Amino acid sequence: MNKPKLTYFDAPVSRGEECRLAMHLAGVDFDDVRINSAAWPAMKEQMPYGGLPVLELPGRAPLAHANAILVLIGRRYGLHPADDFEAARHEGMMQHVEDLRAVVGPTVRMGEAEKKAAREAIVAGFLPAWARYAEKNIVDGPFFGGAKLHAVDLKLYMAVRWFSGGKVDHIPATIFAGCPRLMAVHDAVRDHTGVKSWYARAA
Ligand SMILES: N[C@@H](CCC(=O)N[C@@H](CS)C(=O)NCC(=O)O)C(=O)O
Repeated sequence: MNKPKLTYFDAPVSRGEECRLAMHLAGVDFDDVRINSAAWPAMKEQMPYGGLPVLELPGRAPLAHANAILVLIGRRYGLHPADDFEAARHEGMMQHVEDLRAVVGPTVRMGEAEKKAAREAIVAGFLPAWARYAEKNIVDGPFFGGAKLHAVDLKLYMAVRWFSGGKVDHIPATIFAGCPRLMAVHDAVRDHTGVKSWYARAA
């Protein structure tokens, strides 16, 4: 292996896509390995923590957990704050997105009736509270840390985009419409030149 390799499922979503975007915005030439779900069971035990994404760098052990990957890439390529307190503040918001995935993610595998009940409860309680906490921690805008895009913004973008496309049954596309700062992060990432060039390239 002579160039970085990022492995994730074959879908432009979630933890894998935020890491792909970070690698692209960092200007890193990487192998974008996309596996299908049929190949996954045989691979799972070989992964550091049994999940994807996994980043492999020449001469290093495979690195797992999306936030660890984002922080490493961010530190190396200017997508994570140099100031340690501001970096920790960004990592707090990254964890907030993981908290969201931990609640909504399991509903994906539920049967229809259970899924509907679980998501309606999430829409009534967890998601508005999650959004309120996200909103109050975004200070200046348009990005989380102000004028410059960082890795945390890619993560917030993936979280908002998950629902705003209107394709998650029982969760309204407008669930975050009352959160102007959160939506501003989403829109600023969506409209960022580097992000647009990733989707132009992948199309
Ligand atoms: N904490 C890990 C979670 C990894 C994870 O659960 N990834 C999902 C895809 S987003 C996965 O690998 N699912 C398949 C499985 O767990 O077998 C991270 O932040 O990357």
